[in-house]
Amino acid sequence: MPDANQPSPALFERLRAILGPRGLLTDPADTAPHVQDWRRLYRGRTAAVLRPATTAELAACVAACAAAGAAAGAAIVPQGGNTSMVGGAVPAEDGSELVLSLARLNRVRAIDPIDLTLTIEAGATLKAAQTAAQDAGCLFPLSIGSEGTAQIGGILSTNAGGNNTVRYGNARDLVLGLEVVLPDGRIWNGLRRLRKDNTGYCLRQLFVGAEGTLGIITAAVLRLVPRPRETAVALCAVASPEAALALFHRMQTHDPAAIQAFEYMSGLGLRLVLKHIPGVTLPLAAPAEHYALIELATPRPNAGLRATLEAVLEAALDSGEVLDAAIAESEAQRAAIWKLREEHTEAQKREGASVKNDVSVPVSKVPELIRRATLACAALMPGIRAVPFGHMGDGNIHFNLQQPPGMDPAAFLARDHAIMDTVGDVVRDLDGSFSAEHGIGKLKPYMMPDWRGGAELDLMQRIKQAIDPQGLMNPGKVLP
Ligand code: 2HG
Ligand code: ZN
Repeated sequence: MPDANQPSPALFERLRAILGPRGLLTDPADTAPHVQDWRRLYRGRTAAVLRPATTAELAACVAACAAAGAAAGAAIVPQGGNTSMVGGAVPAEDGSELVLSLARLNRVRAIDPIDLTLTIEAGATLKAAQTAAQDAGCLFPLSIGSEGTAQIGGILSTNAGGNNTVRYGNARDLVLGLEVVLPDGRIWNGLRRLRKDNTGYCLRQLFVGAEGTLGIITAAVLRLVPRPRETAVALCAVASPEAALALFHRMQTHDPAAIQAFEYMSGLGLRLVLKHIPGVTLPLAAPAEHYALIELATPRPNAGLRATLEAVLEAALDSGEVLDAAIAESEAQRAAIWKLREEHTEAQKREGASVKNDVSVPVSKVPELIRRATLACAALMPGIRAVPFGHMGDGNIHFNLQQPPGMDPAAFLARDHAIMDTVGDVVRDLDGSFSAEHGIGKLKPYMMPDWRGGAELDLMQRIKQAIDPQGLMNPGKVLP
């Protein structure tokens, strides 16, 4: 008798007929990369990975699964680049869910430099979207460390933020239209390229950040901006987190429109990068305990950004905020400075077990967050190493904790809830959020009642029930 949790032979036959041999993976060797997350927090099982090549094929698969029903092993886990930090794209351990990979839906459908729009399918990588924009003389300004692998569908489904939120907002602010396959298999074509469209509820924003629990984003109209004509980048050793904030404020007062990124890094974070990542060097005379990375950019010709940056840094050096600074003299130097920042995640992985806290507070509270959370974690676990870094300009700090040297990694990870709650208490006190840009996934639904309980969670649950009454879409993610 077939396992009640597994898709029936009839459903399999139907899916095979829709997708053809290239579109359905069932060999465990082929499905293995799709059942584990990048951080190795979760390992699931699946009977099959569906790989539709068109929206119509994808919709037909969803319709077939909807007809079978979630209880019949037909629930669907949409998967893009599988770079989630919170296990948002892994299937359940009991093998009862199908993985639906967007990888073959990766075409650029249209680009318009006058409208400043890019219509692109969900399985295209973020890098491919950036390149298409660049080839048309524009910029798609969302930038994250995993952009070579992360896909547009995942970027939108998690409302990714990244390095340039301070200037352009999150993914949510960069989407004008969506095409979505709904849980009953219908296709909603909302690929409008309009800057103004007040026609009832803004449905696209429901699907952005829903982590695939309400439907599957298959294509999007993205908002582009004019390409920058000048950029200037500096790495600064700063006296303290407070000094980094003062430098941000100084820059904002001087030329707010020029700031493209303002990142904070701790001394330990940079030491780990220098220790674990080959070929990186510190372009400063001496290491420090705190750093800021500033990137300025403008589409205006002859804006003199380099002079702007020099003037601000000179004043900050005089005031003691900045201890030393290196301004990139070439594209290679700019990339080398950014590498020191972007390799933080990989360096922390190589150093041993770590617990991530992707938190946000009002920008003005970032120094207080760093100080208080560092003390609170040290009190919880002697020897624990705080590695705060990230997007200071928008208030999103990755307050990551590295295991005490010599501690058993499994024993450290077993304390993850206690560590996250310790940081969470400080964040709550500062009116912040327990998930700034990585989402909820499988890791954080347990926090939802505490942080978003009452009317807020009730509304979310009712929306889920209204749109996906069978619970077919990405079960166990986001909502407890
Ligand atoms: C980043 O800003 C990413 O680099 C990853 O959001 C952060 O590794 C992390 O915790
Ligand atoms: Zn980040």
